Amino acid sequence: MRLIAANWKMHKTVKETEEYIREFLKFVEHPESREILLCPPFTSLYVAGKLLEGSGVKLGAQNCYYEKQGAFTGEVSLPMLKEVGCEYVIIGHSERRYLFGENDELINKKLIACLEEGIRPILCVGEKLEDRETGMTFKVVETQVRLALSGLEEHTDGVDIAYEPVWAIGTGIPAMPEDAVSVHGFIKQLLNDINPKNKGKTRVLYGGSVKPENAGEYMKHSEIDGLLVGGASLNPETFAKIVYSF
Ligand code: G2H
Repeated sequence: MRLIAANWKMHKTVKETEEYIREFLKFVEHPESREILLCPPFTSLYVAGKLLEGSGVKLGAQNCYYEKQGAFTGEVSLPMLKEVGCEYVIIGHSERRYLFGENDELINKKLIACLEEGIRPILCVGEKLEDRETGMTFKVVETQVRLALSGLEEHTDGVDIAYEPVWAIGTGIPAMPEDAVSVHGFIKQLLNDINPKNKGKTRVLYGGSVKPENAGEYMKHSEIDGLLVGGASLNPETFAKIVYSF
């Protein structure tokens, strides 16, 4: 089933989360026809989990740490996320990689922990503008995917991937659907090489300046299994338009 995910990033207080979800649920129909996922900030997860109960809309976090507990000031563990109802966690978003210094080794540890804990990770990969301009897109994406899945080759079916070209994130300049399709096709082929038993169980989402006006263009393509939406997910009606764009 296709997955449409909202990544709120560092937006919305608890009160704003309550208002958003009450409004958003008015637009939700046939939640069994597509997977709908909200990823609010940590502070809003508990209240979001309560409000989403029974709605068919799923809950995810934007990050986690790989240890279950301990002296890791400022971190949040997977058992904590599971208890408040998270079924997904976004791992290795480019903002985590480039603003907070997350490297492939840390991302790999987080993915391993997610699979052990039974929370489905959405692994984010994508090239920077200079990589695209120097013809390195496929090489960069391949390296990110291979290192993130290192040791998990038999378990790739427990992971979803979001292809988010860094130059398209929050810039208002989305990737052309054809360019996204070619990278999605490449990632799917790569997954097949890594684990021939995967057989399409890993969804590959597109992310980067998705809005209601372009969402349907991406979703026309069978290579694109869903969307990871940032800025345009912050308004419930706008996000609902994206959810029902196909
Ligand atoms: C990419 C995306 C959501 P936006 O970061 O992950 O954000 O839609 O604002 O480009």
